[in-house]
Amino acid sequence: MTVRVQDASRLTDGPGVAVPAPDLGSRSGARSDGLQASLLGERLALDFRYLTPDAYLRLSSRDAVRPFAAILHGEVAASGEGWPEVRSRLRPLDAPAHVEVLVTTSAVDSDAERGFKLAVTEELLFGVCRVEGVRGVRVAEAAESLYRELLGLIERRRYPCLLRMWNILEDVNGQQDGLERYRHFCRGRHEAFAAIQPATLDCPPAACGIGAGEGGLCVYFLAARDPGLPVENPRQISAYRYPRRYGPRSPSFSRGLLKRFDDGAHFFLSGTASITGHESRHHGRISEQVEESLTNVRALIHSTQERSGQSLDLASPTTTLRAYLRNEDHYPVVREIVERQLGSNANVLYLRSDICRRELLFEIDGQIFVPSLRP
Ligand code: 3EB
Repeated sequence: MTVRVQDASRLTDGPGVAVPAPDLGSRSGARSDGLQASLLGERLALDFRYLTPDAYLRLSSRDAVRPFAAILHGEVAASGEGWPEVRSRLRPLDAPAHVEVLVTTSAVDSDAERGFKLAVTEELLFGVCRVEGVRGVRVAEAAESLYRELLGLIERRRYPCLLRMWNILEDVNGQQDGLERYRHFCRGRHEAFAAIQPATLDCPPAACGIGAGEGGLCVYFLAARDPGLPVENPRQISAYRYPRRYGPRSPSFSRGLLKRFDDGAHFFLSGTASITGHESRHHGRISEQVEESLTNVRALIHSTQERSGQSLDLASPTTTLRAYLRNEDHYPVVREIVERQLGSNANVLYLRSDICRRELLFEIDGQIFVPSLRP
């Protein structure tokens, strides 16, 4: 059963009208226990799957639908198969471990260059870099040099268009030289874009910016040969236009980004929290923050649908979401609200993490896949 978000009048109504799940063919199938997803001959530029560690360790680069990168949450052994593996250092709240796998039917080359582990397909470049021990060094400088390397790399490899960034910073809310470390990070990231890809500052990638208790600064990304369509949320000021009181340089991300491939369109939903305009809402109130965040997500999806003509279904089996909770005690109440709104079959990972404004208790992000209609 899925809940479809189709019109703005329902943006604040809580649960929408439940309609039967659309027929998505085999793609909607085996999300939690295997990758035998595709119909014979179906091409897949990219898909996200959530797997158990056991199912993950059975994957092989010889599979027809093959991994090209994996994000490991919690206690999972590395597969050692050769594709980039990223340890998120974020703890799952409902199980000891989950693995998020990016899969494709394209040929994959794994590679490494200047501190980045890479996976290259015809359509996409995935890369990850981790700078350990950023407690001692200046966060702005670490972020700027990492982003300069990253931007140089995607340009040299001719995948110059960033679609989606994941930024995880140790002690994100800590102070350094009188400024929050997240704000130093935003400054360094901005300086790198300004130096190397200044045009991107007006149409930045989708992103999340979150915090972990350890792990230094970890950045991973998806880039493409041609740009996607960045979208903004009418209920929120664009983050790249936040006023100065949120830091000397604004955060370089779009609220979402839609990218079409031959087999369908991916909507990358950026980290979305309880912010309207530019201000945090519902300080200290978890339920209200979750509701406000989901209202933001619906508004963003609605405006994306208006702009693109794509119909996006937040509760589809081909949607994968991540819910970030600052306080693990909030897990039952957060899960209750999310399931009430999206149904209990929605693919949602619940992760303990810090969020880049101290007063925010919750953030959600993810990706929505819309398969092309097949003849
Ligand atoms: C916000 O809306 C919440 O710095 O890349 C969300 C998504 C947030 C991405 C980033 C920050 C970032 O401002 C924080």
